[in-house]
Order: sequence, then C-alpha cells, then structure tokens
Amino acid sequence: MPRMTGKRAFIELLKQEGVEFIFGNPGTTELPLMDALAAEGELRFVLGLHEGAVLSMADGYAQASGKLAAANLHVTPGLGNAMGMLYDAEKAGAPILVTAGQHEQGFNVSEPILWGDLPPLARPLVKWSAEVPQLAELPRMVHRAAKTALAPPTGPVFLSLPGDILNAEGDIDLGAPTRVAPRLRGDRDAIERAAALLAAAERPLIMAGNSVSQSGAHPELIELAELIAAPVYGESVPSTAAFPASHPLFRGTIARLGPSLRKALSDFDLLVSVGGDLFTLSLPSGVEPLPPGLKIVHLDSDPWELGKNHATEVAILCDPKPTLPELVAATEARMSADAKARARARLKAMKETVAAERAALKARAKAAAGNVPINPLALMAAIAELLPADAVVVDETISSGAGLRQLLKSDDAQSYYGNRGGGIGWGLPAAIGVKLALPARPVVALIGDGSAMYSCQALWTAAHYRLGVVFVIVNNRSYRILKQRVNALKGVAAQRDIYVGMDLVEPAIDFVGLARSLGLAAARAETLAQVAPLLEKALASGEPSLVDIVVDGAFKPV
Ligand SMILES: Cc1ncc(C[n+]2csc(CCOP(=O)(O)OP(=O)(O)O)c2C)c(N)n1
Ligand SMILES: [Mg+2]
Repeated sequence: MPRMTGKRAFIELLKQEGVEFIFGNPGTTELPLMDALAAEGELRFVLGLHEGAVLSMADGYAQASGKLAAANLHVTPGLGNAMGMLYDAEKAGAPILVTAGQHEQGFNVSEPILWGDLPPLARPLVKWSAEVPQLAELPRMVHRAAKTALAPPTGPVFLSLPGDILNAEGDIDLGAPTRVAPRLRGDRDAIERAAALLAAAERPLIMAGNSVSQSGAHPELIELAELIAAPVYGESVPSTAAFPASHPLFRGTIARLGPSLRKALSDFDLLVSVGGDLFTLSLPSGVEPLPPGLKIVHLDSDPWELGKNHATEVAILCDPKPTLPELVAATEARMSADAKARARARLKAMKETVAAERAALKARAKAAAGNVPINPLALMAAIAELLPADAVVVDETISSGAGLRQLLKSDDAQSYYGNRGGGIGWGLPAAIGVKLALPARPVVALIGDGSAMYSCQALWTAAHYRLGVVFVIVNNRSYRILKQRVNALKGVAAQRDIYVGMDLVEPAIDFVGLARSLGLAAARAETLAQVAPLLEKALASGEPSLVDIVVDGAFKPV
C-alpha cells in the first residue's frame, strides 16, 4: 500500500474516477487541497469567483461531457452560496462530486469561524451526503460518491473533507472505481402492454426529456415517432436537446402553465413520455393540465418520476436506448395493415402541421425584423440563422426565448442546454463548463440581463482561461417575465401600471463596461442589422467575448 497524505490521495482518487477539472473557490479550509494541487500536473483547477458560479461551471461540464465533474467549495458560507445552483444541477441530473473543506474534526467542537454541519445542509439537494470521518475511509467514500453520481438517475453528491483527514499521512489502499452499467432494459411484459396502447392510439404525442439525450437515443426515438406518427414535444423547461430540432415531427417545447398545457394536450388520446417531465408547472392555476381520458405511457431512468403526479397506464423503468427498439418492434408487430396506413396518413398531415407552424413562427420573426428596439423573437430567429450547425447554445433567455428550439439547428444531443431547475444565474457559468467539455465546438450563451447579474463574476473565469464562449446579453433592462406575470394577475400593479422591483434602470447596467473590466472583448447592438456582424466577429475571434443586445422590454399582452 502506498504511503501518502489524504490530500494527495483525494487527487489520485479523482483521477481514478476520470475527473479532468476541479472547479473551485478556495478558503482556509481548502488550503490542504490547494497545497497538494501545487504538485499536480494532470488535474486542472478552474477558479470561479463565487461558489454559485463554480457549481454551475461544474454542472455545464458534467452535462456536456457526461463525465464526473468535481466542485470544491469553501466551508459553510461557500456551500451556502452554491445551493441555488446545486438545486439546478440536481434538477438536470448533473453528475457532480461536490466537496467542501471542513475544519479539523477536533477543532469543530469549539465552533470555529465559518464552521457548520455540512452534510445536512447539502442533503436535500444531492443523492448522498456525508463527511469523511477518517483517512482509511477516504477511498471508499470517494468511490461510492462517484459511483452514485454517475448511476442512473445521475445527479450530484456531497462530501465534507475535514482538514485533519487531508493533512494526515498513512498507508492507503486507493481501491478502484465501480460503474453501474446504465443500459437498463425495460420490463418485457410492460413493453408489450405499452405496445398494445401505442398500436391502438389514434392521436398519440411524445414528450421527450433529458434521459433521451443522456442515453444518446435520438435515432431510436425518431423510429418510434415515425412509426406511430406522433408529434414530439420537448418538456416544458428543457435541459437538453431531447429531439433533433430539424426533424419534421419536432413541435417545440410544451407549455408550462396549466391552462395552456391542458389546451395543447387535449388534441391527443395517448401521451408517451420518454424521460419527459410530467409536469413541473411554474404557477398554480386551478386547471388540471391532464385532460380526462388521456392515457399515459412513461419510460424513465428515474423511478421517482414515473407516475409521480398522474396515474400512468404503463410505467417502465429503463434506459431509452436499448428499450425503445423493443417497444418499436412490439408496436409494429401489433399494428394491423389498416392501422399502419392510418399512421402513414397521419404522419403526412402532422409533418404539414409542423411545417406550417414553423413557417408561421419564422414569418412572425421576419415581420418584426425591422423593429427598434429589437424584437426578441426576431433576435432569436436571426441568431439561429447565423449560428453554425455545430454551435452549442446555452439558454437562459427567460421571457425572450419562445420558439428558440424550433428556430435553432439544435439537432444533436449536445447542441442545447437549458435551465431545467429555474434558479437563475446558471447559464453564464454553465457555458464555461460546456466549453471545457466541448472545446472544439462554438459555444454561445444567450442570457437575460437579470439572470446575468447573478453570476457575472464568471466572465472573468472565461477571460482568465481564454475560453472562447460568446456571451449574448438579451437586455430588456428588466425582469420582464415577472412584469408579464404580475400584469396577468390583473391586480393592483396592472391597474396602477406600477411594477415594483422589476426595472434594471437608473443606472442602466453597462454590460460592455462590465465585460471589459473582467477582460473580455465586448460590443453593443441596438438594431438587428448590427447583430450578425458582431456575433460573427465574436465567433471568429475564438476569444471570450460579450455582445450586449438591446431588446424591446414591452411586456403587456397585445
Ligand atoms: C435564484 C433566483 N432568484 C430569483 C428568481 C426569480 N426570477 C425568475 S425570472 C427573473 C427575472 C429574469 O430576468 P432576465 O434574466 O432579465 O429575463 P427576462 O425576464 O427579462 O426575460 C427572476 C428575478 C429565480 N428564478 N431564481
Ligand atoms: Mg431582462
């Protein structure tokens, strides 16, 4: 058994687990680890200037690489700062080993500065949370944490690392990683029952969620959609490109308010969710989103999601990739020649419907292309048009991004990342992690002005490590979505036309100045004609840069 310190062992264990980057922000309790990193050549430390930003960088990296990310935070206040972004990482199922330094165990009795009991703090947002009690247990606990983060359903885990453990020296058996094989095939009998429902459905729809992208099951899902002639919707707040945007059956992201969701679903007799979220709504409405009689077949890698809110005819715990072909074969075998002919006719009609919807969306964007200030839809269409096919978009556009997935060429599973959790401030640092995971692809972050201000420190990280992300600020000088929503309440704010705490003016935020102060090239666009040249220049430079785009802040329904 090699003799080594806990801090060295921790680094060796991370490397065994395939970790390439430690995203972190150090303090006194992290000094043992920072000391050991001084002698480390392989594992790269990425400095973030706020723990929330650190966590979202790790999240973006973990999601885009599918590998384990490591995020090392400062003790209690550092972990506290990261909690909002840990929530987002948990909702996206990002496999992250989150660690925080802790004071020496004996010293904690006196309650030193910054001390707090860390595992209970992290526990509600992670799959496993613990403190390492002695050096000999460090390898077992790191391996268990890594295995747990990467086992489906993937997600973050937390370990507290006391200083005495990191500084201790001993003969350490480093052990070895375990991986839970992810290709879980669904129950055969349940697949047959699902196939019977699919074969009999006259108006099926498919909702695709992030386990489709995670398992790389686009081709398998396309086969199913084409066989049963179902339009495919992305879940209401998508974290990934769960279906290729340019496929003629892709109908965009489904609604996330009860009444509009109910309206969208009322055209159908069978809902087939493949990893799709049923349903995370953003406001109570009193309207039950599920119309009566709509049957559900749900495939998911997370048993908690199956039948969570709605009675589900057939619930199959599985990985979509190996299971969908079995479902396709079983469904096809049960479809009569007549049913197949009806499906073919439906497929043609549905493709026409989808094409007409897209054309209408593009026409609306085109009609508004000359507006000043820039119309948000016209901006999204223009950006989608100019981005190269291999671009990766990180989307935190909030109120400005309607139709974005239909407009973008987001065809492969790594082409789009969105904020499923909804804690804002995620996108700007997440884009940095995505770029580290996919260095050869252009990465463009589309970020609301309000959202950008929660984590703008991350711009410095992009500049420091020269990560050529293009940050686009969709600047409406407001929390526009909140204005839209409070206006819709038709209460005092709407009557008086007063929106407290939702305007980002006086002073206006100078994003160009902010970005330059943190080391990025930056420019501002006020008309749509200025957008394409600025973005093309930013993309061509390969350097981190920011384009501040002034968009219309109008928020009242017309
Ligand atoms: C951490 C966190 N704090 C606050 C909120 C509430 N919130 C949701 S959207 C929003 C405003 C977003 O503003 P911006 O990014 O400019 O997008 P816009 O609404 O203008 O399109 C706020 C404050 C949140 N979701 N998460
Ligand atoms: Mg805004």
